[in-house]
Amino acid sequence: MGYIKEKFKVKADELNIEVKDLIKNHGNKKIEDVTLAQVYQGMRGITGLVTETSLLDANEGIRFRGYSIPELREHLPKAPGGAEPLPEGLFYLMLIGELPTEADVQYLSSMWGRRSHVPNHVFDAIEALPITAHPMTMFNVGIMALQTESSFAHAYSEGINKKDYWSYTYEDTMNLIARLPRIAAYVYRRKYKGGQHIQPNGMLDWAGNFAHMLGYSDEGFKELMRLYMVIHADHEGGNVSAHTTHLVGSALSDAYLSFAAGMNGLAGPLHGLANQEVIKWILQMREELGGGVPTKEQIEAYVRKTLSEGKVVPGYGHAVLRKTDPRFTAQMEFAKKHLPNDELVKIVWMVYETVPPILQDLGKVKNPWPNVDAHSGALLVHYGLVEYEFYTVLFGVSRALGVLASLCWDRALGLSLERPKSVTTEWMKQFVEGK
Ligand code: CMX
Repeated sequence: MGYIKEKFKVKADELNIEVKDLIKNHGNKKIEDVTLAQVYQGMRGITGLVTETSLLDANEGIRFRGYSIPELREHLPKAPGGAEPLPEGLFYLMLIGELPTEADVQYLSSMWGRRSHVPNHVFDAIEALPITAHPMTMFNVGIMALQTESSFAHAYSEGINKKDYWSYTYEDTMNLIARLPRIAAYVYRRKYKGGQHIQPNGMLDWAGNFAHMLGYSDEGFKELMRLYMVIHADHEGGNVSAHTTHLVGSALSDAYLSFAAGMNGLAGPLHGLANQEVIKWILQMREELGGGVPTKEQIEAYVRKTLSEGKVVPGYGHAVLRKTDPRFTAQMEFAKKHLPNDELVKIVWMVYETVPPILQDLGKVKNPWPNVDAHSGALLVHYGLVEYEFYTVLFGVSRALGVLASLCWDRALGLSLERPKSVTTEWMKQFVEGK
């Protein structure tokens, strides 16, 4: 057993004792009341899940095991000559709960490199789809085809002790994370680069190698990928992709099945697909206005037109956050450092000045501020990754780090099958009438 796996087991055994103790001694303690509106309106604000990897504060944004995004950028190990945190380090932090050393990060980089081989039938399954299929569909078909490799599924079919579920889930997690960049890059090169694929470079870190396989050798793009893979990795447990992965995993579906389910949720426009919608929206605005940088008045008119057509302004608003997303700010800082004069980035910043007061004036939008998706597209376009339908796949590769680290914890803590109670509106009517 590798030392990270051993360390995880020690941490899991410790937390298991604490959780059992909490349930035994405080199991009847009431956390909060649930209102009828919450039940109808997406269960907003109901504490109903435990996720160890990260915690979201409505005003401050996400913290991964207690560390904010600026703190991660400061404390996590970097690539040689680089300034952005390596995603391997964030994965270690989320899984183990401690900051990694340089050696821990190198260990993960080389372990994922060794495990990155993708069997041919996965590529064949992707090839069976028409070239017009959305990249998220191709990506998910690839993940589903890879499910043949699940250690958990094989072991379960032969019969395993439930005490060992975590061990097979850990193996699946490591293998799946190792292979995702190859599958994602395959989708990109197939759809947009005439099927000219690029072999992995075993000397590079996980995100650097992903950038390389996509076809980008620019150091700036590699740095962007490292930052991108860190900031999109996790956003506590209730968001659609994390919650779905956890929910499906609670049926003891293996990591491949669970993660694929989560990715289908990420592919929705109110969640991860918003990153493609943002850039599409900005490019359409620019085209309608005849190119160049629009004025604030023109942006304002375009925002009002979007709203009057009954559409949302993509990249703005959030179910939990109530301030500018620190993931947006991290990307803004990256842009200020690396591409301060980029035209599209300037438009993103002008949209940031224009949209919040308009959404605020509507009176119903709970958070008028930008989320992670409002900025990412402009950065990618700058480096030449203009094929915006692919953006959610990048989000998905990153999201694997958080939701699969969480899945390891789910199995290590022996969390239960998720099965909340549902009622009918007839039941609600009788309930309010006191029947
Ligand atoms: N533009 C226009 N209207 C918006 C809005 C936006 N950006 N954000 C919220 N609203 C509207 C809602 O549609 C809702 O209107 P109705 O009452 O008419 O249905 C009202 O304001 C209240 O919604 P809310 O409580 O503020 O927001 P929710 O928690 O219901 O939804 C979210 C959150 C993210 C789905 C929503 O803000 C939205 O649709 N944003 C645009 C899409 C987006 O950027 N999604 C990415 C989120 C981050 C991610 O997961 O990647």
